[in-house]
Amino acid sequence: MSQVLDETLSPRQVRRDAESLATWGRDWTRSFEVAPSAVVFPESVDDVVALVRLANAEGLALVPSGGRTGLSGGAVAGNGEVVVSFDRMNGILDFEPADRLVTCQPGVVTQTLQDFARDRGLFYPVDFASAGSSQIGGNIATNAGGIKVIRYGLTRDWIAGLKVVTGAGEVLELNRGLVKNATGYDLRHLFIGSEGTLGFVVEADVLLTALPEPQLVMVLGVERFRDLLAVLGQFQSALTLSAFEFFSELALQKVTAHRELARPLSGAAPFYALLEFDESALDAATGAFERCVAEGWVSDGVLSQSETQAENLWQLREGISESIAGYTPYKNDLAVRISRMPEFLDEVDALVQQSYPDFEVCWYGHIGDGNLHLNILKPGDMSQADFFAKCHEISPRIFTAVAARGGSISAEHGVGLLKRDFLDYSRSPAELAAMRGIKAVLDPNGVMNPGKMLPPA
Ligand code: 2HG
Ligand code: ZN
Repeated sequence: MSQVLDETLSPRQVRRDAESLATWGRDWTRSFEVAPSAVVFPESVDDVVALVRLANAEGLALVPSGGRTGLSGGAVAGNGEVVVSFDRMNGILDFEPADRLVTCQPGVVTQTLQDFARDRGLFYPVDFASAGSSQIGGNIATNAGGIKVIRYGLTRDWIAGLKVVTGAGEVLELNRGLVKNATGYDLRHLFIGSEGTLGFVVEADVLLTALPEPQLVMVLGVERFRDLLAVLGQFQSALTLSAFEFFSELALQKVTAHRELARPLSGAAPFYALLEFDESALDAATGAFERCVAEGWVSDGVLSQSETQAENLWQLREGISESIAGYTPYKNDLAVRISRMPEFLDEVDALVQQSYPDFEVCWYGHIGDGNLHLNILKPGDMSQADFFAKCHEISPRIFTAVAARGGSISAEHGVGLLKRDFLDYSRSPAELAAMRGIKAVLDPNGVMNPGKMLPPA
């Protein structure tokens, strides 16, 4: 069927060799079978329009593909789909200093945009461990969050305009870089976080901001999870934080072993908080630290003395995901309101300990914005299928605890395939019906990333 692609694109834009299919057919998840029929590399908006029209005419399914760093299977092609890679639409098209706006193609790597901004004395603040390979188009498709959300918000907050090709093959220019625009439904925001189910992002107007001061990093040993919230409150009342992350002792053990890093403190603590803040806030931060120690929340702490040391401390947090990847972990990416986190964590921790007494449970995440990553590690002697089946049995209980607090079963990684069948824990039947209605308008023949995000009706 996908032979018709060769009449639409030039031969250099179509690949069907086994290695390419295996590479572009998957993201960072390793638990899904991969079986695309072809990988294509559009080089222009016209190519994308031609592909979508062809898909509608011939009944092809299209899977958008960025840097393939996703953790929910949103970019996995398991059913003969055509993978549409944006690797060749990776140019920065325009920069307007007065607007602090960069116009990018979707294949621009996140770090390339960060560097572009920095070279002009400006800052693109959305950041996470995979910034060196993830692409702006994928960041938009998942509304990527990461480590600076507490200060700078999500990808959504930095997108001032989008050009998209809908699943019907229409080109829409959404918001055109405007700050103010009160002309009805903001379709731009529908595409942000839509996981490639409505159409392709083919251009984005991305906002930049002023470069912050040099940053300092502190790592604190914290006795109880509940105390992390007290520490957060104490620091936030004294200064503006750029990041407030946490990880457990097990997470620290995994990352220090994997990356051969030094432990941050002389002793061990059940939890660690990693804070980042402006250099000029050092006195305020020292005062907050002393109050936290006096309250008994914090046992010990370390402050970065150089940029290199700050980077090394960050590795303790940012390297965790990679350091546990070898355990094919069962991933949960949960969010509840910050105020509900301590009792939520207590409940989920108890559930996990009862249900998986033999599994290692690795906690870390972005406590400053209510996002917990709960990774359950596969024992070496268990098959992947058995492990995932066991985890899926327990998931409903964890998701019930999320739903009871009005939380989210996917804070930042997206729904994809991994969380699709659990979406009703976070979205009501009426919401799901509205989502399906929107999909039907923008992608009437269902050519865009079928089977992802929305559970079968
Ligand atoms: C992080 O915060 C990433 O490190 C990955 O979102 C989280 O692998 C994970 O569970
Ligand atoms: Zn994260």
